[in-house]
Amino acid sequence: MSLIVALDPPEGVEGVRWCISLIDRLDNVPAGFKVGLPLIVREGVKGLREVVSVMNTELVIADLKLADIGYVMSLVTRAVAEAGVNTVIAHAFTGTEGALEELLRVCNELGIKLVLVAFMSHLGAAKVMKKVFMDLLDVVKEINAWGAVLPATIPEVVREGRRYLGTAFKILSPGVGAQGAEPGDALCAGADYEIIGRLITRAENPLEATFNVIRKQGERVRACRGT
Ligand code: NUP
Repeated sequence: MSLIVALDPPEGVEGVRWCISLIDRLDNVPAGFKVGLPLIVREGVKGLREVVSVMNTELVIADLKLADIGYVMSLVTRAVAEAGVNTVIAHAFTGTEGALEELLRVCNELGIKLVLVAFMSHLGAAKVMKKVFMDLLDVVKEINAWGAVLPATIPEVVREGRRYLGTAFKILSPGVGAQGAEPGDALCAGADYEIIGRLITRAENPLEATFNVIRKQGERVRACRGT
């Protein structure tokens, strides 16, 4: 299973209820759920805990995109760990000493997987991130993160990332659906998971949309691998 569903409650809904209703409807079919600031800022760690308590997936990801000194990233990570998440996303660009090294120590202590953003999925990301991409992949390697976020919207970047990182790191790729990539694009380029939000969460029938995505991922992967 290569699908992670991003739960970003839209404006005007009650965030906890919205997330729980989707988790119920999706019946733990995806490999994981990802929640981030749209839920946590509105509902706090208490709301996060409520949402996490109904998940029964392998991956329970807090997408905090941490980018601070190690001390502060560690404080935030300890707070969300207490709500039951098992994976945290931080930015790679803060570097190792005084930042990610310390965060990794805390993640290891708490049994949390650390995923680092090495390239983002939106259009404007390339301008800056292209210049430092290899350096950010070096940070992923140096820290020995569990995985890296690379964009489904730019499959060459995923391919290059996979080549450089080898198979010891997971690649998680957002950008499918609302941001333009097709299900399976990133998997074909070497990603382990596609992170998908609105294509599923805003569908009239989210479970049906999930099965459609899984079917398309399978078709695309079989076609690109020639199996
Ligand atoms: O580069 C990134 N792009 C991105 O969209 C890194 C991310 N973590 N994301 C997240 O993936 C974003 O925060 C959102 O939760 C999800 C994509 O959602 P959607 O565009 O599929 O609705």
